[in-house]
Amino acid sequence: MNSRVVALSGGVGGAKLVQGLSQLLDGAALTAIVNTGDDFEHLGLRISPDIDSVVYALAGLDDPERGWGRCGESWTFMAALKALGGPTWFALGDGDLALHVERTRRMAEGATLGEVTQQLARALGVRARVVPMSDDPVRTRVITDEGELGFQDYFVNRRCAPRIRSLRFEGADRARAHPEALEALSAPDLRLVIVCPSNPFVSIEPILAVPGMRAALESARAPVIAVTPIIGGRAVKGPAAKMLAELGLAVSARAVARHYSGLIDAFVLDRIDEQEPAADAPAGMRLVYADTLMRDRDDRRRLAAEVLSLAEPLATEAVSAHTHGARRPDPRR
Ligand code: FO1
Repeated sequence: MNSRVVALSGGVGGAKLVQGLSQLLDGAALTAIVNTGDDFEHLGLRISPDIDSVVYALAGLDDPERGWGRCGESWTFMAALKALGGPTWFALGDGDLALHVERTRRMAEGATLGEVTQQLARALGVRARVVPMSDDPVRTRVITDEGELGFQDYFVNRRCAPRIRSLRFEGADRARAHPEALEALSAPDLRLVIVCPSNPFVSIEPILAVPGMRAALESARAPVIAVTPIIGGRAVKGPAAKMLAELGLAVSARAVARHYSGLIDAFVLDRIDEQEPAADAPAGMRLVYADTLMRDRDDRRRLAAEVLSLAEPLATEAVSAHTHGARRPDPRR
């Protein structure tokens, strides 16, 4: 059986599912391609929030309540910075700070983001591959009713309060997809591609905006499955629901499914949304129901197992119908 699994992930929800997958898969079998549109420079440091959320989750160091940073964190640095009148809107725990300092130092010496991510993940005992979508800078910019804002300014400093009009991914058109990401997506032994329960607009869309990434997904020799970030009309965490509404879309899991139309073979919704009629499933897409809320590590593993169990039936269906649904022609023909 094909063995490699690729997950496209943002922070929080995506990191939890990636960690669930890592409980079931051999390290070398799992590649997480992670959004870097949230990255920014702060206090002279290179911050890569989604990469760090994935690495911390895989290392068992994540704070599941907060969803970012490390568990058991101390905040001496922030208290000292505050006393000096420095900027405190973006909170860096002491342990987390060490990682940003080390990333910044190694990158100043010439290492790429991908190389540093690999080194830091290994140092923390992570066996899965964690790959930035690109080594080149891509910055998510939020166009709001109060003007254009950098992502962290919008997300953390302004607490997502301004109304979103649109988004743009600065640098994406010039960015080169990370070679390891493309290699993983074109692997002959690819079993499954999972679009994690991350924000479709600011976590997954930046990954797809990098030239070659969408095409790599479309030609992957394996089913592509997305897991809903919306349960019962609400985002588990973060501004996905507010964004759906402000972008003029319905606040529902099905609206996210429609957003991924043409890209995925199946969409996993929460059982709570099962009562809605299946008739409005986008063409060529299977809707599957599962318990998608990940409260603890057991939930993560259970959801990961359910998603993995879909790989074979979907691949068999695709072969017998000579297509991965109506999504794209089967590259094996
Ligand atoms: N999110 C917050 O809401 N407030 C913070 O102060 C904050 C600090 C922070 C520090 C390091 C890091 O890796 C992430 C941090 N985040 C914080 C989360 C982050 O900004 C967002 O959750 C992600 O960019 C969205 O995926």
